[in-house]
Amino acid sequence: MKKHTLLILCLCCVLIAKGENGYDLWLRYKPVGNKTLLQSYRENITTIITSGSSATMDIVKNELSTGLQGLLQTTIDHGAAVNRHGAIIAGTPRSSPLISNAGIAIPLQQAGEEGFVILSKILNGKRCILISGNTEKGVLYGTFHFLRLLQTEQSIQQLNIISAPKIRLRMLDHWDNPDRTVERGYAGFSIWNWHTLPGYIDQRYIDYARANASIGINGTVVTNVNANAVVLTQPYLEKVKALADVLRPYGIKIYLTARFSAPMEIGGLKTADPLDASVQHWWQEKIKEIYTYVPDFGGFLVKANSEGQPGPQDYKRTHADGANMLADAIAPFKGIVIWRAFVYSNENPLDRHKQAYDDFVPLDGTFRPNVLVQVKNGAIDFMPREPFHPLFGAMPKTPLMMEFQVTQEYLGQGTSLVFLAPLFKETLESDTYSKGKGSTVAKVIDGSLEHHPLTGMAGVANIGNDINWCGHPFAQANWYALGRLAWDHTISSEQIADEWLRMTYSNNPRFLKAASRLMLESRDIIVQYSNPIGLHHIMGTSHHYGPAPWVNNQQRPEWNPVYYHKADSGGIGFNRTATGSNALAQYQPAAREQWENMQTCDEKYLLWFHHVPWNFRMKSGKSLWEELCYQYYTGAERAGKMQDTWKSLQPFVDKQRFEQVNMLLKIQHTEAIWWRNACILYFQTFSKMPIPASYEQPGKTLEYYKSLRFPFAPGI
Ligand code: BDP
Repeated sequence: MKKHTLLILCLCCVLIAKGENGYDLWLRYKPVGNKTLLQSYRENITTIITSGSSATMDIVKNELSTGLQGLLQTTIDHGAAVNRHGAIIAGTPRSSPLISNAGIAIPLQQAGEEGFVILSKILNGKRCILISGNTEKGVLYGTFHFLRLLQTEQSIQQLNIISAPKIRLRMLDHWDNPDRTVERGYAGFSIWNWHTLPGYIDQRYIDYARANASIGINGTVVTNVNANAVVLTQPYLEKVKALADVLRPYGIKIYLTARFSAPMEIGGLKTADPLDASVQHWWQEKIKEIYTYVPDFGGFLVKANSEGQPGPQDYKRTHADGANMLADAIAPFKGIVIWRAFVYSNENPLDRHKQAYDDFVPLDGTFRPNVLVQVKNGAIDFMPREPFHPLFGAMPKTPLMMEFQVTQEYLGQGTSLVFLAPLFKETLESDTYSKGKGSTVAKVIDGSLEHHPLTGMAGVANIGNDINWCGHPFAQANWYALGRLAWDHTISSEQIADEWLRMTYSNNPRFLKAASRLMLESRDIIVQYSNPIGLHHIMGTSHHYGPAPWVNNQQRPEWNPVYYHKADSGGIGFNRTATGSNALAQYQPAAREQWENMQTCDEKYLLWFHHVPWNFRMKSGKSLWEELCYQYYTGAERAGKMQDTWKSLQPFVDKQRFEQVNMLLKIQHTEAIWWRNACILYFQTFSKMPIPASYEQPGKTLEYYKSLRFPFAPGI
């Protein structure tokens, strides 16, 4: 046996036995297992040739070195000239004569500012691989893509790849507070240690930047949307600068949340009225100051007049007045304002579903060109399944940015294996019909439908200081999915799961087959056992952990689950048709059609749009009540089976991560049964119908489930 083969074998055995803690995410660079491929990789990769001496090109060089040595378990030379087969040449045409002379100007034109090309070429009579972009950032993205090909065991013969992002701003929104708590965070405390910044640069910041660059994320909002103005004060701006300096070489810009009342809270003004000259002046000066610390500062994300946050409406001004005031002040520095459309208030008690549309559609065309309106995927709030937000397609003159939630606030939080790519894709592929058939949400947000140059997709981050970043080992896949889809929303969930599994666990086909099914079914399973048939917002108050459909004592009507399910002796569900709140009218007729009629409505959304009698005949032939029981029981049963699937994968997974997922799946199964029993017992008090005898009857009473309390549930 050759020496390096033995080394690889020993390494693998040690890993399987001892385990991995997950810190390396999908960038593990473990030895390539497929021997034939390994051989071909070694023949085609012998030397690294990089050019240019910037921080970004240093990263490219190091990443190629570390990656290739880990994957190929062999020494890779660094060189300057092509004198043997297997040179990997990375650079821009400007910095690398090898690249500028290689005749790749045409593919580079298609790569744009951030894209890359990876090409197999014969130079000097030798086989080479070129990784290039018009900018060093493009080269960096190309480098990670190239390493991904090896990590996922793809052929690298005849490479001819041109890739450019479909969306310009690909961002993470951290809901992190200055005291390091994370709103809706389930992976420990914030990774930003504001107290020790700017003096102490945690290695985490660097590894965070690297992980994001590897999936094309180019912006991060480091502070919570429920903002604290302290981050805009001078000592904090020094800290922000330190972070920005770390992120910059990785192509990532920093953004901050702007508390609308900051001019009063830290500026000593009497008002924050956006039309007041002193307020405008305050923001202009503040922004000027920010840019002295961070010359490429990205801009602001603003939550205004929502859930008690201050905003322009406090002064009888509109959202556009507020956004434009900030946009004007930041425009000279090329910054942008991301204004959130997640708004609801007491004054519109009929249906929270309608409020964002009612507030924002009349403002279409009035926002400055450097404003993006950030819209959640659905009109309520990151539910396990929501129809697409009616604002998509309804504001043609305004660039709308997608806001997904990567952290699993309503999808099992830190204890559940739920792969979110299918949820993201479901929204992106929904047809708004705003300009006829095929006007998908994806085309709205990538700017192609209305020719908007400014485009964006953000995900509320699921990152914390847990050793594996995301808490649940599989939650890393959701961070990965966000990045990959923001780069190219046409990639399938199957591909994303496959890539992530190969890089994070194993390229073994037996492992991949079962593990990807586990991931791909997981979102459907949680919908089934928690929010089936279009039920929504029936979770516990405040922490949002677990079921509590009975809650009806919250101060604001739309904080109560009973507001959303409206169960009574006649039936269950929210009538959003013309005889009810008529939220359906906010959709184009062709979109509306699929939901409008109770008889034909897609059953996934039946109770979202209709109040349906308990004995209504479902497509399955069952009554609604029987179907509800069927969904809850099937979902919980499938959650149980996830454990069996995972157990069958033990031979392919290291001990530590195997056990972690194993324990978590057990918790998830218990939670699924809890959801099932609590919801069915509660809804039964209205339906007055029996749980079919073929099902195991709940062992606990409704009173028991109602009595459960979780005062220290995470993420509040
Ligand atoms: C809800 C969260 C809340 C956020 C809010 C938002 O429960 O913590 O502040 O959304 O997006 O999902 O502003």
